[in-house]
Amino acid sequence: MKFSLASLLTCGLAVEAHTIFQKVSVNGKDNGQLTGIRAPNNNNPVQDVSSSNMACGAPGTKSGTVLSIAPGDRVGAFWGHVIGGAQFANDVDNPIAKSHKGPVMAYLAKVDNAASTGTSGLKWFKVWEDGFDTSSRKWGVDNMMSNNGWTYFNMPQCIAAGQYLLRMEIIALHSAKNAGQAQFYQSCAQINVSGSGSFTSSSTVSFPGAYSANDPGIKINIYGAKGQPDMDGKPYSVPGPKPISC
Ligand SMILES: [Cu+2]
Repeated sequence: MKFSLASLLTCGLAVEAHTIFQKVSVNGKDNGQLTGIRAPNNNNPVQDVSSSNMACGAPGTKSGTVLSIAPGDRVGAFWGHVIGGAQFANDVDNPIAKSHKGPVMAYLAKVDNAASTGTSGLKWFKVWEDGFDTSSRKWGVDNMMSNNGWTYFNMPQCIAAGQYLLRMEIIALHSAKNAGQAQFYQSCAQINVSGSGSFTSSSTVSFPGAYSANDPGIKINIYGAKGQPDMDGKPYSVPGPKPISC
């Protein structure tokens, strides 16, 4: 939910410092706000893993644009506290509240027409993930924050040409020790992959369906003995399938 600073101060409401994936860059070229993106209209997370909104977030913005990406291109996904980035000057919760530790992931689903396709019944495979590094004790979200809201991955070389939805996801785990309290943030980008790749995934997952509320990477206490969100340096198992390799 979006709150103004004034309402936060006067009502003393809990800070809802969420995030939205809202634009894509390709090889450093920023395609612009909400271009080719289906993003929710507000920054509220999905918390019910059985919700249809697990695919691309709550229905919100629409775009007629399909973004062109070639195999091997460096794809950037930009996250902000609200659409546009900061909610107000010196917004310390942009791109996301510092408490919101967790993994960042990218999935693809092949579609006939990325601009017009529905989001139910799609067959997703994971192309990238940034989970938790046990030596630096940094989360994917930490890397996104140090890149000023950007996460980057390379489109795998083997991806077959054609249209896809690109599903970018952050899971915020600050309250995830109780089932149903992990926060899922996702939007989808509409993309067309060029080239001559031939990869088709033999194992795909559905959203909803890929995750369960009790998955070890979803119902989890990330805090170590000193109260830091660092897993005490133990490994974190990222939900969903392993990223494809090609
Ligand atoms: Cu939040």
